[in-house]
Amino acid sequence: MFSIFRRKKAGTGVEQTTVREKPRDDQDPLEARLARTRSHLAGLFGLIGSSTTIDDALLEDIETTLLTADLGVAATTRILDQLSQGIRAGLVKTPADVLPAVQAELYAMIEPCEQFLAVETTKKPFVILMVGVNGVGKTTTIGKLARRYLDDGLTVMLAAGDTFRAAAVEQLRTWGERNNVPVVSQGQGADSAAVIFDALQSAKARNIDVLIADTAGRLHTQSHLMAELGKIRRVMAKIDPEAPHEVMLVVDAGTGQNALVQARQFNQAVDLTGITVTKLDGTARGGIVFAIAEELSIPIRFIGVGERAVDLRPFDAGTFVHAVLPVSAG
Ligand SMILES: Nc1nc2c(ncn2[C@@H]2O[C@H](COP(=O)(O)OP(=O)(O)O)[C@@H](O)[C@H]2O)c(=O)[nH]1
Ligand SMILES: [Mg+2]
Repeated sequence: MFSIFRRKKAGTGVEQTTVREKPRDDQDPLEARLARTRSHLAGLFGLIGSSTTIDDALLEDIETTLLTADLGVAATTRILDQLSQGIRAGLVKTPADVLPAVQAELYAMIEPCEQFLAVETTKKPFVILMVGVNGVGKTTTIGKLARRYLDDGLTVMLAAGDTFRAAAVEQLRTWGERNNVPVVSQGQGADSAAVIFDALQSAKARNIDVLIADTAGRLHTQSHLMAELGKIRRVMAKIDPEAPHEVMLVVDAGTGQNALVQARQFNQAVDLTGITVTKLDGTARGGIVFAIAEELSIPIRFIGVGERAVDLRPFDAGTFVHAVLPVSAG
């Protein structure tokens, strides 16, 4: 599913590996996976189709549609401001000019967040720490990520850092057994930081390429659990000062504006380096992706569009915008 490009990192002479996606036979087009998500923004087509001029009523309806699609206030305001500017400048003259303008602005909003997670094989292991609230898809995403890296020929190890629920440790263990991936665990109630410390030590000893660490779901209000993430970071640094190389927040697009609140709060607490937005295949309103990009500018690494291993896609701004608002130029 991926091809690996090895290239020298600029100026350093160090070989760096980046991973890019190639289309796979068993992948549906993104448009198909996002069909239900798209229906929210598709309301714009009806509005434009039934308007003969651009007036305040149309602009208000556009605003409502964007807010309803979960874009949030900041992203919606940006689009409306941009439209007004376009109208004043004479670039947006008729209703037909509106959608391409909206689409262009949506793209401009998320394009800076299209920064694919490059696993650097010089860092052994490259450590990914997964964080987020309960049920957003952390463990599932770990399975999907591990599958990708295995397919790329990388060696993978998992750390069962969600020690809160026995089922969570079991979920990861079962997955590891099925896929022949070592899973470091200590059972329910163990100290999460200790499990991850052991895993990092073991991954180093075994020359593993990628270590992915699960953590228990937590809310920003649970200060002891947020502090635990700090402890995890500190113990990792004892073995490798650069670890974790990626702190990835997972949010469930189906939770709407809550996902934005979670991103904001986790970012304040642990300095996120990337976000994965899951469950965009469901009834989620894809606007949350734009809301997160506009407010936080954190790289959006992947989107989850289903429960199968192939349903984790690298975030591609152009493809995403076309999937949720299919306007063709000209
Ligand atoms: N439809 C859909 N379901 C997902 C996706 N990602 C995760 N899930 C489901 O969400 C539920 C919770 O996932 P889990 O990984 O256990 O969440 P965790 O508590 O954050 O570890 C499971 O039933 C997953 O199958 C996705 O992208 N699409
Ligand atoms: Mg889990």
